[in-house]
Amino acid sequence: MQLLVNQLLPFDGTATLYENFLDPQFATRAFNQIRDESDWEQPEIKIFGNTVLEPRLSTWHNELGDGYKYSGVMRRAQPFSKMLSEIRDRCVEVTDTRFNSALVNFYRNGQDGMGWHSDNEACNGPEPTIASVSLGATRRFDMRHRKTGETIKIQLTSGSLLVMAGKSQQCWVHQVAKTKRVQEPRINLTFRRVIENFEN
Ligand SMILES: O=C(O)CCC(=O)C(=O)O
Ligand SMILES: [Mn+2]
Repeated sequence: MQLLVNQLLPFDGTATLYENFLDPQFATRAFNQIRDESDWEQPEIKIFGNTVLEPRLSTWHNELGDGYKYSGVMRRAQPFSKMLSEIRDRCVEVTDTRFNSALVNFYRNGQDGMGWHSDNEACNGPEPTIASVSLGATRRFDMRHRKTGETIKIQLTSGSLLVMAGKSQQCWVHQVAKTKRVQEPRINLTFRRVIENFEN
């Protein structure tokens, strides 16, 4: 099957959407398996001095082990499951990037989300390639240019792959906004490459 590919950013980095990256049956199987086999966590975040729980569940996987800070906190690194490794390997093939870590997000329904941010962790280097695979419910994904405010809104469907690269993390921010319209759960896998021996 031919891949449907879309370039989303007009300038300052790339965001490439592969709409039918995984076939729908495989995506459903992957969703069920990852939902059931994961040891989900719900870390705390500080917002304006208040400590609250992140509005989603997640797991962090890093082949280099523990000891790397992610999103400002030290997170327990869990091993890659067979399913996670299989999808990671497919992303490596498409992007030619040797991903050694993954942040897996579980949005239980539309009331879970992720606010504006960029994946500009120092341990991923200045122009990281991030491969983001969506499973389950379709959610809207927005990207906004830091200077011009230009905003791109797309729907991330089950089985799609979004690859952000180049200056996309320096120059753009992105979010998965909360919505009352979605009741069903979604899992998102973001594969990243952590620089070995990076100290933070
Ligand atoms: O759920 C998504 O599509 C995006 C997740 C994300 O931006 C992240 O994990 O940094
Ligand atoms: Mn992100």
